Amino acid sequence: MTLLTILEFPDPRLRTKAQPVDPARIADPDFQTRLDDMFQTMYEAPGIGLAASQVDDHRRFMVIDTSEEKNQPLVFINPEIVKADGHQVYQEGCLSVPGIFADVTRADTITVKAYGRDGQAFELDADGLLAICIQHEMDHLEGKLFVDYLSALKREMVRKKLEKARRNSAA
Ligand code: GNR
Ligand code: NI
Repeated sequence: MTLLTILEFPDPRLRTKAQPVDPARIADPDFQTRLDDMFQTMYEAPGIGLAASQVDDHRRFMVIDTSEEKNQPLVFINPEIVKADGHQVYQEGCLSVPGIFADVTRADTITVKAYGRDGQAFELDADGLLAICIQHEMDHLEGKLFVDYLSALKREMVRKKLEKARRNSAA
């Protein structure tokens, strides 16, 4: 297995809109290995989700595990939200925007349709942190980051803070 490099804001590659996966290719060994590498990278980070966009793979899939025990790996390929209700606010973070946290408003309960790693289509009802994480990862597939919900001024402050942090850690 391979630890993948996570792209960081403001890397322009994070702005790429991801393209659908051919469902007939889900069973390919290369794709299955990529899923394993994504989980390893997510658990090691550690994070509760990882979108392919974050590892410079611009296909529409993501891995998630919001469980405490880290024993509920979920794979979403070509995800679509088919129902969304209500609103919830949560202080989000992102592996591509390290050390930055901000409140984001998202749908409270969602129904998501996707293909699993077995190539079978499924539908899942989600609420709470799982619903937040699914929406956060699906934003990545559109080239969108949680800091895009902040004002341009705050986003610029985030960019400068990350630039400074990287400068200090490089020294
Ligand atoms: O690990 C993560 N934690 C998190 C916390 C609140 C809201 C969203 C997330 S997702 C994030 C991992 C990540 O960046 N996925 O894209
Ligand atoms: Ni993220």
